[in-house]
Amino acid sequence: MKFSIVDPEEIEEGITTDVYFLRTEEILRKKGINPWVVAEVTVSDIKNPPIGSIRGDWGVLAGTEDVAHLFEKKSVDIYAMEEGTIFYPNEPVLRIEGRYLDFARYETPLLGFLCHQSGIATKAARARLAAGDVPLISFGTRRQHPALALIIERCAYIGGMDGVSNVAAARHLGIRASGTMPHSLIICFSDQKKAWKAFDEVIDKSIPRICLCDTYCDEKTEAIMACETLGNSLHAVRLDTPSSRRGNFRKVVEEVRWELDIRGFKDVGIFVSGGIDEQDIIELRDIVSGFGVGSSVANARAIDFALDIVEIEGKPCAKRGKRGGKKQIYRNWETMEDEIRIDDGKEGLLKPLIRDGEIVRKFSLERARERVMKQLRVLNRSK
Ligand code: PCP
Repeated sequence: MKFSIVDPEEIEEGITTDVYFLRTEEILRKKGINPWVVAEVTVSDIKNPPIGSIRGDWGVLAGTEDVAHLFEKKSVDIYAMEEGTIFYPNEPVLRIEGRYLDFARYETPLLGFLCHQSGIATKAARARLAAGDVPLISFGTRRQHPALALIIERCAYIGGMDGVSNVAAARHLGIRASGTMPHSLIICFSDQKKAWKAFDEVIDKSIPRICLCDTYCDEKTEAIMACETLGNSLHAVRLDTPSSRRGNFRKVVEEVRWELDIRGFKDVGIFVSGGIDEQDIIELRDIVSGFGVGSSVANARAIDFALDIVEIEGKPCAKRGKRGGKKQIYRNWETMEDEIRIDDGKEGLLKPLIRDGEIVRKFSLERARERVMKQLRVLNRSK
């Protein structure tokens, strides 16, 4: 199997499932049991600390488009929150209605789509809240299997990041790939100045000149060298200081800022990367012009969603730790506070996604991202 990637057909057939679901199917079929059920996807706990003084016990839903394609032409009805909706623990983000054997084996890929993608989108949204308006670029696809590049960058973008570095992913997303320069470029020239000059001569003029300034010398020494080398064409310096040298990174950035300013380079920005997470963003956002964030978003912890039957043949049921009955969520959009009630037919956050096997929703990357940004503004106001 090239690059260890399963075929999409195996996902669609429900083969990428846990074996106990196939055993369950075999038993229920042999015993002639196939009840009409309602099953809900919820997460019991979101262990995320506050971002500054903003609550952290929420997640951003992502992956519903993949879920829709997974269940297309299957005899189920699915209701789900819109992609990009902020959710809280214990509230259903998605609900399936149908005969259990029509979807049993798909629990694994269903949860896989939602857990992984919502984890990344949530972490990106946390970085967004921490950064305010300071630009955030996703640099992290190198930390995961390349088959996941588009998923990672799409969820990072939906979560509120401004750009992505992965070329293939950016192309699929219809946005321009963003990035600077690697240490390898400088090392190939064995000279920072020659490498920066070559970048300036060769690379399309529309690309901002952001010189990496931490390869051989102290950050401020190289930042001054970059200004003297590229002058007015220099847009910013990138500090990717390794942890072995980082110490108090804010003090390093402040020092670089001072030395640039006193030499008249007040317009040259300072872009930082390397192990950046929300806490670093909060500590640096007032003195930097942008962040490159890799591992902390690309390797984000998955949201531990579970799928649980909550109604069988019209009667509420639930395992311990879960609440029975078919629910709907009603949100006060001014305060982002939710009320969970037994579904009484009134419109709530759970809206039709699949109706008898047909996708009944249009998907938009930009609308999903704007939905996140709008909700983050409310969370920020409500702190
Ligand atoms: C890394 C590379 C990534 C940055 C750090 C973000 O630096 O620039 O884009 O990665 P992180 O948030 O996962 O730490 P290096 O590993 O030095 O790579 P390069 O020399 O290509 O910049």
